[in-house]
Amino acid sequence: MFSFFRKKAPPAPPPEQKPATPASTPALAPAPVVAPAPAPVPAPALAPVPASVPIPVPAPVSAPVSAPAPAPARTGSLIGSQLGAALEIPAPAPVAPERQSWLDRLSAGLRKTGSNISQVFTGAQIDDALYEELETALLLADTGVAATEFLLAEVKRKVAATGATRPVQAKNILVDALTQLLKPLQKELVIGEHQPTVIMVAGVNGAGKTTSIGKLTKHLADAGETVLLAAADTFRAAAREQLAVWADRNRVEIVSQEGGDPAAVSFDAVTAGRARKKDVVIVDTAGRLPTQLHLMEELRKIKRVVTKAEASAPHEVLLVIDGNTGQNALQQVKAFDGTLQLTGLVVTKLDGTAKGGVLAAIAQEKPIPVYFIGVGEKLEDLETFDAREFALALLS
Ligand SMILES: Nc1nc2c(ncn2[C@@H]2O[C@H](COP(=O)(O)OP(=O)(O)OP(=O)(O)O)[C@@H](O)[C@H]2O)c(=O)[nH]1
Ligand SMILES: [Mg+2]
Repeated sequence: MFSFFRKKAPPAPPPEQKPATPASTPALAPAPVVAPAPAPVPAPALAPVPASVPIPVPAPVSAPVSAPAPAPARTGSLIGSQLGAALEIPAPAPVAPERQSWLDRLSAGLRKTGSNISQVFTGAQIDDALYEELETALLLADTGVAATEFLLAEVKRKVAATGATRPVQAKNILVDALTQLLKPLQKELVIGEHQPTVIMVAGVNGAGKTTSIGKLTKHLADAGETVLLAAADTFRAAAREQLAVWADRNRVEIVSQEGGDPAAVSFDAVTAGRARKKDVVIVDTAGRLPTQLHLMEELRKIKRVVTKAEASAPHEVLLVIDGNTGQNALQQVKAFDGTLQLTGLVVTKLDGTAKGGVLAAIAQEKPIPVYFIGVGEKLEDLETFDAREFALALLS
């Protein structure tokens, strides 16, 4: 079962109180503390988000299970057997219609490269030429040297072990190998263990941070979670307004300050989030390159100051990566992780000309969970990451 995120109860409270689902803050620190920074702009008391309701479950997609309801056919996808020794093409795994539509978009987005990879398997036999083509196709899809070598070795090994002779069998084996490689990246975002759950979002310029925050906020708000946004991108004049539009659309509150210091805004937001008992505080930061050391230092400061406002925060530090960035994405992951100790990734723009293989490179060299992938500019175009779906989309 897939849900957009998982709501978890806070750690066991003292015996006398049994908390119900909407996590009541267990005697945490006294509410609004004296804030050193300028007072938060409380945002024109926008109607509080609807009361807590069960989290909606967008769509069940699961790996190999006995298929219940019939699902729309997946375009040209091949599903390997569980063991990687699939010899024929089994029925596609059941996919709920809502999820199918974005899967199609993801497949379409990745097809530009995916088709290159799948073309490798259109010949009559598995031979050295096929392996050479596969190596080239994987490298061209931004898979990187290490992951390419790993996948190639896996395919060769399993082809030999199963006695596979037809290219379509090798393709199924590759789907399985890629799924296994990507599996460690598949993880749900958990909220509710802390109140508020503080999520800090970073990334290079234009990666899709603010848009992804808007989309994530929608999912949270739809599920009845109360969200407070922090406009800690004080660098661009328009950045505050952009986040405010998303706040407005989702009817959640925002803390921002004209010309404020990003760390101070973040501090105020987390302090306000605690005082107002919000479920989630999301901090939007300005885009920056890892080579801009003073700006990376600024990020470190934001994180430090957030911790001052709430000792256990930030609970999530997400890096947003533009899926079109190619191998450079891996460098970004390494650099931002070095500065911030990332807890998760969001990979955007996979509906475009993204090659997708970079996720395999990340899985191989710096496996940090991919909480969400962006497949378009609209509110609903953010989805959870599923290793097998992604492998199938890449090879469809
Ligand atoms: N096609 C597509 N476009 C996206 C996606 N996510 C974001 N965008 C677009 O990418 C552009 C930049 O998005 P922003 O959210 O402003 O990026 P940002 O990282 O906040 O940018 P800065 O704050 O300037 O660093 C916008 O035009 C978005 O609509 C996606 O998944 N698919
Ligand atoms: Mg932004």
